[in-house]
Amino acid sequence: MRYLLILIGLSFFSFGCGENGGGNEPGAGTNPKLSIGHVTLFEGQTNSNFNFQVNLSESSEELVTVDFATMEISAGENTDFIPQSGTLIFDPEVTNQTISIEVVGDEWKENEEEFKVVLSNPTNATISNAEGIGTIRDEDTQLFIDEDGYSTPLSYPGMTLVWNDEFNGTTLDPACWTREQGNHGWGNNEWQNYTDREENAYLTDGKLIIEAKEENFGGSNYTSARLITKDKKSFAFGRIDVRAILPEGQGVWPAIWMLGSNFSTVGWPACGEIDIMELIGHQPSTVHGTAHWGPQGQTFSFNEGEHYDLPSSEKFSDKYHVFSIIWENDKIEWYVNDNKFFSLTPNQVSPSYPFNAEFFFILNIAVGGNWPGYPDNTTQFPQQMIVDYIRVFQ
Ligand SMILES: [Ca+2]
Ligand SMILES: [Ca+2]
Ligand SMILES: [Ca+2]
Repeated sequence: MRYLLILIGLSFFSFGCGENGGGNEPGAGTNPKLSIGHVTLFEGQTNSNFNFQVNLSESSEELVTVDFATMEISAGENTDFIPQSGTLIFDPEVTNQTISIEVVGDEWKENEEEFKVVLSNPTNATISNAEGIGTIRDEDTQLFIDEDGYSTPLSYPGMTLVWNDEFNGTTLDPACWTREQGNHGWGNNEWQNYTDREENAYLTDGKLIIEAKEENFGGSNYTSARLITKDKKSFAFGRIDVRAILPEGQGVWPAIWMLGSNFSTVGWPACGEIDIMELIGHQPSTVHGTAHWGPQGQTFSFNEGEHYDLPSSEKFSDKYHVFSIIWENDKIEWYVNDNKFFSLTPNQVSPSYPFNAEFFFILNIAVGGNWPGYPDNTTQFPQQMIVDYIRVFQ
C-alpha cells in the first residue's frame, strides 16, 4: 500500500515536468526581440552618417514599431552630432532597419566622443538591447584654442622685459628649454613617463602645448613632458606672467613653478621652491600658490600656500588665465588675473629664507601622485596645458 502511494507520487511529479516543457513551443505568444548595434567610425572633415543597424530576432506577420532618440554622452548635440528622434517601422517579414545619424565633421583635434541611440516603446516586439553607442574617433591634429580669457601687457611702467618666450617658433628653443626625462615617480609616486618627444611638448599657432597621453611607453601607462630652464634661464626677482589654459580631470596635475638654481648642490627643499600655479585635476576651478623650503632631504618640507577659486561654474580649462608672481627682496606675491591671493615674507619662513636668489622655471603635467590621486575612468586623455607666453619683467 505504502509502495503504491510512492509510485503515484512519482508519476504525478514527472507528468508535471512534462507539461512545463510543452509550454515553450516557438511562436506561442512570444514577441520577436529588437536589438540595436554599436557604431565606431572616424569623424572625418565633413559631415557623415553613422548607420545603426536595428534587428528583429525573427520576422513577424504583424507590423513592428519602435521609437528611437539620440542622447549625448561625451559628444555634444549639434556640435558633434545632429540630434534625431522618430519611429522605426518594420513591415511584415522585414527584420532589419537602419537609423542614420549625422555626425559633424571638423578639423579640430578632440578626444574620442560618444553618443547613443536609445530604443523605446516597442509594439509587437520586445527590446533585448536598447542602446546603440556611437563612438566618434578623431583623426585631427590641430588643437582648437579659444583665444578668450585674461591677458596682461608686454610692458609695465618702470620695468623692463628681461626675458620672454611667446612660443611663436616652430620648435621649442633649445637655448632656453630642456626636456627633462624620467619615470621614477619624482618623489610623489607619479605615474607619467616624461619624454623628450615632440608629441608631448610642441609649438603650434604661437602656443606651447604640453600634452599628457595615455599610452604604454618605457614601462609607463602615461607620457607627458617636463620642460626646465635650468642652467639656461634663471632669475632673481621680477614680475613673472604666464598665460595658460590648464588641463583637468582626476589625477591630472599641471604646474608652473620654479626651483632654486643651486638645486644640484644644496638639494631639495633647501634650494627653495616657488609654485606659481598648481592645479589638481578633480578641482578644475581652483589653483594653488605655494612655497617650499627647509633642510635638504627632509621628507617633511616646510611650506606655506593659498588657493584661488574661480566661480564654480568656471574652470581653468575653459579659457586663458594669467598666473603671476611679483617677487622682490624678502617678499613674493602670488596673483591670478592681477588678483593677489597669497604673499610670503621671511617672518613666515624658518630656519632660513632661500628666496633671495636665482631660480629656474619648470612647466609640466604630472599624471597621478600622492596629492592629486590617480586617474580613473572619468579622466579623459590626452590632456593639454596650453601656454601662450612666459614673461619676466625687472
Ligand atoms: Ca567632434
Ligand atoms: Ca575633430
Ligand atoms: Ca604666444
